[in-house]
Amino acid sequence: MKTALITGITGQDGAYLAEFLLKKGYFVHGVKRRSSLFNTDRIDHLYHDQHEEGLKLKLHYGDLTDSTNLIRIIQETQPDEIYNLAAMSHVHVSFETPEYTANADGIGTLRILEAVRTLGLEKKSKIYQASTSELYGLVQQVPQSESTPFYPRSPYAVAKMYAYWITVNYREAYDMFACNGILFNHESPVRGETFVTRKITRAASKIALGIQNCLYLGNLSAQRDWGHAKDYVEAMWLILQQEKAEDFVIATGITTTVRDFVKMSFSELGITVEFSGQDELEKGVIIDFEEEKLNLLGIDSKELKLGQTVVKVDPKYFRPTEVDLLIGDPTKSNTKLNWQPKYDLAALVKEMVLSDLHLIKKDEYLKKGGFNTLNYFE
Ligand code: NDP
Ligand code: GDR
Repeated sequence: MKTALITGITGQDGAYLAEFLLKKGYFVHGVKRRSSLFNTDRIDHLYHDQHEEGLKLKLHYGDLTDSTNLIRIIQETQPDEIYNLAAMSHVHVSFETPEYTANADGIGTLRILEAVRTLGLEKKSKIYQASTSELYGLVQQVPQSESTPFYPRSPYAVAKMYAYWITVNYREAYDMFACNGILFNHESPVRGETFVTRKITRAASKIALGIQNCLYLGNLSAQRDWGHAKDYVEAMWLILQQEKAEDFVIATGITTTVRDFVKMSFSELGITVEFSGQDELEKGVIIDFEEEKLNLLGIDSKELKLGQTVVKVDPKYFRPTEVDLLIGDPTKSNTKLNWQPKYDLAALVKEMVLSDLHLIKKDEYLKKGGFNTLNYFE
């Protein structure tokens, strides 16, 4: 039985990857951070009771900023494959916490590589590093491929650039099987709520149900190559199954604006939104809705008004330096890994919107039934 160690197992990708590897018969170890509230929501379905017989998932407390802890976990678990997914992954937040981001996302990767080397596991443990399309930053050429130069535009991307190169360096210097997956944006129903896609699908559902009036966003013209996390974790695994350690771009090759993602999300609910105005004064307004579709989804159209402004721009969401356009060139992964995404953007949006609609309706149902969150502080 192969053994994998996943850092960042409690995150979006960690959860999908853990499920994927367990299905492949791996024993999966995960690193989770200690937090004052439970942070294992995304993997609870894989991990009911640690005393369960035959359980092939084990969690270890740890942090990418603590090298002794990482050495101990790697020594204990002796992994065949290490997936380094842990990171402070929010680009905008990295402008607020640049030093911590450099420590966790940049030096954290070095700590993993050094732990493997110190323990003499260079020939046993293959390493996957979660690199990112944010490395391309300021647009120099599109589509972006493995040979496109980097120009990072945030403390997050600069930290990830260090992680990228230290991974390449350890591969070349110590002949380690260490690879970068340069993944373009990938989303899912369990995407963190402050990333733009999930923020939009949650807000569209709340607006349709009459719980929220308006969604405030930043740069509506940013263009992203969005895929589904479920497809992308398969690519991570494929990268480590190759004969030779190499770096790969993982992307769909199609780009879409934030504005169009908003329109697609509302449209999934039967609501047509049109944008007008420029820059900070741009807004999205309901110009039509389909009673029948809304009814089928259990939404009361009385909550909606034609001409209602449902999207406004709030400059607080603008970034000091922005990445305007990302389109990946997945030719290498399509041919060498034989990897193809199963989801297109329409299927991704549909899954996310329907999931959020369901979650929000469930919350409302509980509230109406009197099951509000208990207020311990009254
Ligand atoms: P998430 O933000 O959902 O998950 C990040 C994970 O890292 C969480 O488990 C988090 O723990 C953990 N973590 C954060 N800081 C530390 C730390 N100091 N020590 C240990 N664990 C830590 O990110 P995703 O799942 O979306 O992304 C996974 C990786 O892939 C990240 O490295 C990200 O930068 C990168 N990436 C993501 C892309 C995407 O579109 N999703 C695209 C390209 C790269 P906790 O749950 O406690 O917060
Ligand atoms: P990104 O994802 O920065 O690409 O990083 P995010 O969803 O945060 O932003 C995408 C684009 O949308 C614009 N935007 C907004 N973004 C957020 N979060 N909130 C808003 O209100 C908003 N309005 C507009 C942003 O300016 C940006 O252009 C993600 C993360 O998962 C990284 O960890 C990963 O490396 C990259 O994707 C690839």
